[in-house]
Amino acid sequence: MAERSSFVVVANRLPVDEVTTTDGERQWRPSPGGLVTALHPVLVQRRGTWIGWAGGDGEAPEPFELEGIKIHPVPLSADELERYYEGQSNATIWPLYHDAVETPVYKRRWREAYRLVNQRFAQAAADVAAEGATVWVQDYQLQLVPAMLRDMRPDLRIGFFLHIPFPPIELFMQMPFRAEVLRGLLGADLVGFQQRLAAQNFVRLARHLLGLRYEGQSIQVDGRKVKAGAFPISIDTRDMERMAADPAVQARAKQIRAELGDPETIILGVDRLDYTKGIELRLKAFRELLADGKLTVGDTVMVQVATPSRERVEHYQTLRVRVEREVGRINGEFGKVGVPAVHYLHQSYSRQELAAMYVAADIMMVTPLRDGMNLVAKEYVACRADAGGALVLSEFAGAATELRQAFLCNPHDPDGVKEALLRAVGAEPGEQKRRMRLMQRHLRTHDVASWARSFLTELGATDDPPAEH
Ligand code: ADQ
Repeated sequence: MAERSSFVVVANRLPVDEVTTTDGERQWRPSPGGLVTALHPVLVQRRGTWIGWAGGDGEAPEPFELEGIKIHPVPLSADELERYYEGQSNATIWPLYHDAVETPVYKRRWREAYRLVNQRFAQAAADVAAEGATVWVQDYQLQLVPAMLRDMRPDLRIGFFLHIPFPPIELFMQMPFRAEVLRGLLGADLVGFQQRLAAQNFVRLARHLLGLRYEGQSIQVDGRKVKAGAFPISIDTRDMERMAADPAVQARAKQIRAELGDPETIILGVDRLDYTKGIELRLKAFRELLADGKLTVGDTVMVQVATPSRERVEHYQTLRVRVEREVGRINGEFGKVGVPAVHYLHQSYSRQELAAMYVAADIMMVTPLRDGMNLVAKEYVACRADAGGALVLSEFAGAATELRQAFLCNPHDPDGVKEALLRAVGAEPGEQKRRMRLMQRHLRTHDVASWARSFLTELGATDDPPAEH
């Protein structure tokens, strides 16, 4: 039998991308991301395996190794991608868990595909995990995996982390296969959330829906204890700081300012084009401030980066139309020849280019209607070594619990958003610096490595045996 791992990560996506080299050869390249950065040392030390989808439909590539991590691809057919990923994950669970800010769509055939795909991921984990191994399952696409895996392999230690919010009971109860999802999660030994409130929602739901007893954050399930807890995710703070300090990034930031016409104030938004991110309300607040004469085009410019996302899901197609219409309206009403009010960029960027934008921006607007954490807010803060700039942050982003010195606002209240933006624009440099420094200090001690460490320690996974050879 092939060598098995004492540490296994199961996530919808693998941390790799397939690229074509200049001589036409197909090659795997690590895709940068906080999760893989945080888990890399543990994965390498324990000869760990990462199970996930490699992109594309049809047959999966053979397992391989990249930079010390064993990569175990799981196949998804075109039909499964549509039903399990675009349907059940992104048109049912995603909106439901985000306060149903868009109406969740429920379809039987999506649910069936979700079950089938979760079973496939669970089977892959059961195959590669060594006796007594630790398996860490990630996110809302794989909520049934913990129970399925426990059924097959009761010897494993299983952790689950949800990157998005966990809704209050009243909302969760809408879901047609609600008990199955809850039982799926309860297959884990530890269920981690971004926020304390989410963990509370979870334990209360266990009592409400399944009549289970709990004490504190610990639920009794079939004679086992399942712990719930808050583990706010973060960024690789030092790496972000280093990147922003790079002379090439600093020079690029200056160039961006110049290209925007050296305005007094650059307002920046960086989001996946997602209806939870509050892009429309941000644009509307900006439009109203221009109309009120509180801000003027030329002195102020807004840059909105909206990364293409889930483009085959209908909610996302209609959002794109609405956002682009609003951008057109603002530029039509307030722009001048050669001086648009809003620069709208529906594109992906390298991490260096994003860092240069953060360094260039005077105001960063992060205004989600609901967000598990929001790493953009943390990245912006980490990039401002000069302690300049100001962060306008929604109270409904998980990050607001930690970044208390941001200019906080309620995204459901347009006047509140406008007011927070104006306060940020008008803040004295000394005041901005004080706020920025406090947030930076927090991020240095609460980075993504400390997030992973605290989860694995709580799971009791730090004293596992080394890899089987
Ligand atoms: P997301 O909803 O994707 O994550 P977020 O936390 O902001 O949201 O992370 C987005 C990441 O994508 C950031 O690292 C950002 O730099 C990058 N990015 C954004 N636009 C980009 C662009 N145009 N080009 C390149 N990169 C871009 C989910 C949850 C969040 C939670 C994270 C992590 O919804 O609440 O914080 O998982 O748990």
